[in-house]
Formats: sequence, structure tokens, C-alpha cells
Amino acid sequence: MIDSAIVDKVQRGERLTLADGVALYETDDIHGLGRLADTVRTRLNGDRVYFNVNRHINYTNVCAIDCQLCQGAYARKPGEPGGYTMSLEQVFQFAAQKYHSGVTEFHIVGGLNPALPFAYYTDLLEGLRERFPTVHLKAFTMVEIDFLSRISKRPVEWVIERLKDAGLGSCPGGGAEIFSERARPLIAGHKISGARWLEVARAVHAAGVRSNATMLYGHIETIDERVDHLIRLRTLQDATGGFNCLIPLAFHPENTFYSDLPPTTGTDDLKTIAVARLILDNVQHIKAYWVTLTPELAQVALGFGADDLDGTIVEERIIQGAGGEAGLGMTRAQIESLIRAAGRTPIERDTLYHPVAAGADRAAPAPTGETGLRPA
Ligand code: V47
Repeated sequence: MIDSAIVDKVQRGERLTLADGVALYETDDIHGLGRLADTVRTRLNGDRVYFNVNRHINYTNVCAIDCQLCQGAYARKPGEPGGYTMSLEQVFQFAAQKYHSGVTEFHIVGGLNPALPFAYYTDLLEGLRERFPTVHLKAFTMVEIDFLSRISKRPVEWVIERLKDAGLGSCPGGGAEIFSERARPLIAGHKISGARWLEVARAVHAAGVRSNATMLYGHIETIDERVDHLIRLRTLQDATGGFNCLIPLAFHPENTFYSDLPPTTGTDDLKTIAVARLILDNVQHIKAYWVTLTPELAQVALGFGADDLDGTIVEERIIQGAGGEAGLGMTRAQIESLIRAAGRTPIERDTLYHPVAAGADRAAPAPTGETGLRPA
């Protein structure tokens, strides 16, 4: 049974504490936990389940920082066999191959490649905007933005303005991993700290650019550290309102430094979705990322607090590199039928969660205007 004091708080719309989050994780009553999270999901999103039609562009896997969770599985050190970096022309060709008139978003991330100049990033955005003016460019994590600040020797605020001028629409949520000062160095040794990730996200939001957030779980972190991660995101969201959604990412150990660890279990995945929904009372959407969860479990997660299934990704390399087998793509019809079979209404959305009308004129410019961000 779930502690009735926590149930009462949720019913009254009161904020949960770290101790509440840990207690929820520790419950054996997974059905009760799911029902509680589902109440909140319904309150926030009715019976709508969102998805979008996107394409991933991973422009390079060369990465100077040596993260235990990614190096070898996806990333390669400069000069190491298996490394690739797309020239701008290759990026544009790749995008053109993947594009069709229904695509509303390019999700663009890559390693920290010291060989690329700052202009590569702005030229990449400008070139994509010119060729695909209706496609939203969701590009560069807080880790990449911090890196761009270092290579350009300019403050992140300057970097963000240059990226915005070049066509940046929003930022993906990667690189957050787990903020804990204990665990983070053990999985992402040379990556920016959790505090820096949050600081860059704050600057992104202050510049009027929305972003997503992630939490990587199922490695060496504790339950307290997971809930603490969620609470740090909630605190920033109180200040900026700039997070569109949280994506809990289940760690895939294969080919990584932690290849001896077991993969996450379905119970843990569902609890994580539910606790995230309950703790993050100020983030509208929780994404069940089917690439890490499998489409089947992501569908079940819709009953545990998730209201978004991400995109019809045809090719994704980062999690596939670590043994994720579900990354090869689902069609719109498959996603819609998964959602309907869960008793929900599928809504195709754009990156900022505006519904994309069936048969809408996709040649019209992507929506701009109100961002929902709090004034800086
Ligand atoms: O930051 C790395 C994670 C992230 C592994 O914003 C791993 O819409 C599992 O952030 N096993 C990249 N996960 C993916 C990401 C993302 C995905 C989908 C949508 C959005 C969005 C963002 O993948 C990395 C890291 O946290 N990751 N290695 C691994 N072995």
C-alpha cells in the first residue's frame, strides 16, 4: 500500500518531498503507484498521448571527453578507429535522405569534437534552416553548449544568441545523466557537473529557448540520487518554466565500461516513470522513450504517468551503440495503434507540443511566438 499521507498530498495537489519520492520508489504496490501517477497525468493531459515525427542527426561520434557510459559504445576518442564526423554537406545530404514532408523536427546532437570550429555549428543550423524551413531544429545539449562556450571563449549567453540567430528552435535534454556529485564522476567523469548543466539550462531558458530534460538511471546511482535529480530539475523549472518534458533514460550497459551491470527491470522502469510524474509537478510532460524501454513497455508506461512516446525515429545511434535494439524506427501508424490500444488518444505534436493538424499545410512556417517561459 502507498502511504496514505502521500496519497492525500497528491490528491490535494501538494508538492512531494525527497523522502516521499524515496518512499514511493520503495513501495511494493506498483499498481497503487501507477494509479496515483495516472491521476496526475490525467489532471495534466487528459487522455492525450503525444508523439512527433522526427529524425535524429548525430553529426559526429568523436568525443574528447571520456564518459564511462558512452565511450566505446557510441563515442570514439579523436583518432580512434570507428570515429566519424559529417562534413556540413554530408549533414545536409543525410537530412535530405531522412526528410519527408511529414517530418517536423530534426533532433541534432553529437560528441565534443575539438576538430570542429564554432562556425560549423552555426553553419549547420543555417544550412538546415535554409533547406528545411518548416522543420524545427532541436539541437545541442547543455554539454555541447558549454563546449561551444569554451571553444569560442565566449559566455554561454553569447553562444545561445548566435545559435538562435542561426535557427536553433529548442534544445534536447541529453547530458543531464544524474546530477549527484557522488555518482556523476563515476559515469561521466569528464563531463560538466550537474550544477553547470543546470546553469546552462537556466541561461538557455533565460534567452527564451525551451529545452527538455533527461535522467539516466539504472547504473550506479541510488534511489535518493534519482529523486534528488528530479527535485533539482523541479527547482529550476519553478524559476524558468522552460522544460517541455522529462525523459527518464534507462541505462543500457552493453559495450560500456559498466557492461557487467544488469539492465534495468520493467518494474524499475515503470516506478521511475511514475515517481518522475509525481515529483515533477511543474513539468507538463513525461516521455516514455521507446528506444530505451521497447515499444511494448513504453505503451504500458502510459498507465504509469507517461503521456508522450517521442518520435517516429528511423535511426538513432547513441543507445543502439549500447545494445538498445528498439532504435530502428516505428511508423506513425504503429505509434498511433500502440496509443489507441492503451485506450488513449494519439496527438501528433510539434516539438513545442502544439498539435499538428492532420493534413496540415506542412509548407507553412513552424510556429513561433509565445514560449511560455518566465521572464528572465
Ligand atoms: O545524454 C548515453 C544517454 C542521452 C547511454 O530531448 C545512454 O527529446 C542509455 O538525451 N544507455 C542521449 N542511455 C539521448 C537523449 C534524448 C533521447 C531522446 C529524446 C531526447 C529529447 C533526448 O542518452 C545521453 C545519455 O544520458 N545515454 N549512453 C546508454 N549506454
